[in-house]
Amino acid sequence: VLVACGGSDEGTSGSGDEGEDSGDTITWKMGHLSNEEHQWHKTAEKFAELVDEKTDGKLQIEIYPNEQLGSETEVLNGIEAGTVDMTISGETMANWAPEAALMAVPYAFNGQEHLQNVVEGEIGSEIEAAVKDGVGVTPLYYHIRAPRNLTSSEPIESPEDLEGFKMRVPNVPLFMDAWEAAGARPQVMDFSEVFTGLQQGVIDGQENPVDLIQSASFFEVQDYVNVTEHVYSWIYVVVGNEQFNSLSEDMQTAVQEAAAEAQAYGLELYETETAEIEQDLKDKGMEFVEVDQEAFAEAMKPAVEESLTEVQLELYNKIVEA
Ligand code: 2Q2
Repeated sequence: VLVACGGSDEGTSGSGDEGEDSGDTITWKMGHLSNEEHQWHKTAEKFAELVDEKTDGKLQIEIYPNEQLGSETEVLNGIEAGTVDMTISGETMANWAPEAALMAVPYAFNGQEHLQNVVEGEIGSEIEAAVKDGVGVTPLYYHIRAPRNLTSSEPIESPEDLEGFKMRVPNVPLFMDAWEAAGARPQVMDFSEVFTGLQQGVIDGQENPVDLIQSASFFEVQDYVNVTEHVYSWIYVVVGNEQFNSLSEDMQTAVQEAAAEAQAYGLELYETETAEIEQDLKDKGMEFVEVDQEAFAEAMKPAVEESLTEVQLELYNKIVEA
């Protein structure tokens, strides 16, 4: 099965309506921020293959990695406009659906099992419904994520070391509040701008799971992974509501079956790759620094509770008790 993926000059030009429909074949364009080797991209290719098989070629998915179709925020706007059809997104969707912030509250989850119970449970369903209503996208499958860690060029072992530390955070208001409270000077920047920002010294650091640290080659411009593990989160692979709802019943079922199989495939990659990625970062010269996680959690807690709205706090308390 030939799956067209990558190359912004390849693929079809924007049709401007939900998915490109040339008679019998519908084409969905998917933009995301990792590179082609990353588990998100490999899982998306698997998903595209399965969708092609299960719809007898009637639905094709073109995958554009490395923010080729725009930043996460731009692509979410593009889905709304009908120029893009799918993306991979999570807490950034809080800009449209506040409940999405609960996907990545600092120090709310105590590990993968807790996270999985929340995602698969009624809290996860509540967040999915809010995303559907507030963002206009339908979650098809999700990826569990490795914890987010802070990278830097000097070791950072406690919040005291954050004095004057200029760092990038994604477009997630809660992250701005949390890192400001911890003593850093956070600023929002698109993921694809981070490497240059670090290289030019515009920022001193950023925070991400090891797989995206590897995907964006941050090991070339950062020396330390400070093991803050400040966020355990998951992330959805989403399609525009219109694009999904315009499919026939059979095609919707085929897409949902493909999504379930792709999700299992992605979990397998996550579970087998994460340790290898960590070792790869060490082999490339990054030093993993043990930090005082309690101190970071204490420093961020007031900001987290301060910045959450009533609705978000209700969900937050359910998560912490889950
Ligand atoms: O640092 C990044 O840009 C990514 O890890 C994003 O934080 C992540 O994709 C979230 O913004 C998901 O909405």
